[in-house]
Amino acid sequence: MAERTLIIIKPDGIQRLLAGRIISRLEERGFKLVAAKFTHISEELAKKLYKVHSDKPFLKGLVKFISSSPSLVMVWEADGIIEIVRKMMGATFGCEAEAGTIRGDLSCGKRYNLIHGSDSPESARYEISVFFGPDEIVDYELTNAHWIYGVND
Ligand code: IDP
Ligand code: MG
Repeated sequence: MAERTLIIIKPDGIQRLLAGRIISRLEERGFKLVAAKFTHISEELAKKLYKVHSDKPFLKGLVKFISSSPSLVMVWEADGIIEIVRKMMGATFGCEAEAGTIRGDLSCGKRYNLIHGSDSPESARYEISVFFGPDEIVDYELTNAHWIYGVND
């Protein structure tokens, strides 16, 4: 099975009506959507998602932001997807993210940065389990997969 990552279009992405644009970029890259949930993330789940940041000074504001309005929480799948998405997202703050990245093209602030993407296979496994049970992830063939990856012979 190809690698999976948790991608969240954060409250600013939904409110700024950028969800479609962001999803298009993921689809255009050839990734496969395997789960999605449009949900208002509770403070409790936000704290669970950002467990690694529990001792950071920005945690309180981050939890408030993530639980302030609905988000689109998704699992996407592709070979090497975790690293590719991190590159596509750009640096954490929009004001520092390179042009051509999602954050660099569509945001310019220091907290509201549109998108979350897991940063390692371990984080991805943990973060996916925060939002989805195994039976909520849809296993199917992308019929054009060989046009994305090529055929090795
Ligand atoms: P990442 O989203 O690029 O992986 P992380 O360091 O994991 O960045 O931080 C998680 C989220 O916390 C960021 O996406 C951003 O929304 C917020 N954040 C990170 N650092 C700060 C900060 O110094 N001030 C305010 N918010 C921050
Ligand atoms: Mg992170």
